[in-house]
Amino acid sequence: MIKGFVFDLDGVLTDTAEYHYLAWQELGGKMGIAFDRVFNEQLKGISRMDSLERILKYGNKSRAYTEDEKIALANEKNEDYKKLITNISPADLLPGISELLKELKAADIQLALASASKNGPIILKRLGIENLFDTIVDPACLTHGKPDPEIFIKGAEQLGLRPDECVGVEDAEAGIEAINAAGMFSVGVGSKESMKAADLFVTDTSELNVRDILTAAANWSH
Ligand code: G16
Ligand code: MG
Repeated sequence: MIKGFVFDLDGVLTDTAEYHYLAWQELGGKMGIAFDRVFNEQLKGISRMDSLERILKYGNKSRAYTEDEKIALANEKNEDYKKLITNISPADLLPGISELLKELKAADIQLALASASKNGPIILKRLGIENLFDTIVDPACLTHGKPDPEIFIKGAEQLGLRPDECVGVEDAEAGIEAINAAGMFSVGVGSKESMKAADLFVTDTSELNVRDILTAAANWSH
């Protein structure tokens, strides 16, 4: 029986990807590395330091900076990003998310956040939904990023549930892989092609429906 939902943040609850993109692009400009939104897709759900590594590799500059310089660059990006997210408000919740979360709480289902973002808590607060969440996984305490299942296993654990009692919701391929590997029922938001590994998928958050998800999860053989 499903007793908990473990949510990704960026791309599921709100669209912070655009702000991450703008902040990385700004930094890329300073490092002489230009990239577009297509490349940016590869940064979704990937931690800050791993994102920087991917950008440096893309610009053939993997060895151009020391570890300390890389940390300084990542901090610089984050300061820029924090400025961009100052004005996030409940109006930035993706379509249908507010209703979905309230419906889940009304059905006595516990909620956890499994975001790679260290800015997750402040973003939930600005979205006005922090009180609906029972727990937030601290990405700083993780050894492996998505697609490793660690963050979703921790989310279930923090809710006091087994992974098979939880549904995981993601928009990134690496995220769906992580949910599946955790032994949870996976719900994907995105195109049929990118979400082909998900147990259930919708193309838009407005199509997420508690009854449909719980019915599909109840019939799930894992
Ligand atoms: C999000 C974004 C990633 C970002 C990561 C870390 O992941 O999709 O692009 O690099 O968080 O964010 P921060 O630099 O704020 O710690 P998720 O897991 O919410 O999709
Ligand atoms: Mg995401």
